[in-house]
Amino acid sequence: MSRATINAEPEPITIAVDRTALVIIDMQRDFLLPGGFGEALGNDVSRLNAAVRPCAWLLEVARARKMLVIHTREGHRPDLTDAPKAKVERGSPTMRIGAKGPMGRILVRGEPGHDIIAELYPREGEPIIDKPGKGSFFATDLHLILQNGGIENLIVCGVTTEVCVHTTVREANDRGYRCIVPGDCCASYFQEFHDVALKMIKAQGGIFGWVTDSAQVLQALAHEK
Ligand code: C5J
Repeated sequence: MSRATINAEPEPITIAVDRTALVIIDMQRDFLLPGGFGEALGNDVSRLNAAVRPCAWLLEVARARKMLVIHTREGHRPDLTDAPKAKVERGSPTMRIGAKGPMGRILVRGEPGHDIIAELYPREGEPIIDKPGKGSFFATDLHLILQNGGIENLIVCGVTTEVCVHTTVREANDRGYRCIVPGDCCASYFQEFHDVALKMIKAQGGIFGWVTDSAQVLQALAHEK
């Protein structure tokens, strides 16, 4: 079994590469491009672009190593029956979930804005988890897919750091997965939330997981034994 040691905080972590999945959270047009949900909530979406290239590097290497690659998308059924009223009613009525925007209905499955950006587009065979919430385990089959794939460790990337990445890491941690978060592969509309979210993951001896960056993961995978 090939193992890699990733330099991380609070301490280095050694992983079995074939028991590790790359999980890319919500790199959707709705969050990263103008006219989507992120902008509808009043955010500067250009702040998320910094994570795209580091994610693409990890994605390329994970594919080359034949690691399990999982993509997630936040969104709802077109009839919004899976969207809690309390979630839908937030934001201005013309720009809330289900409203028509420049990339189709906001955060609705099947609409152009709901799909993953071209740079990180899933390949055939890579599971896509469509989730109605912030966490990737809530109301999805992600845990089942990871269990059936013998996965013990997750490298978690994507947006936004303090919302869907953090919720997913917390859910995964409680389900027994070791979560490794390369900070430069994540982004937030708020720099201070990004910074604090990463600090929270690695605090108290790694209470939710390990924090590193894409270069450290790539180096570790290049020297796997
Ligand atoms: C948000 C997410 N921020 N993917 N979703 O609403 O983090």
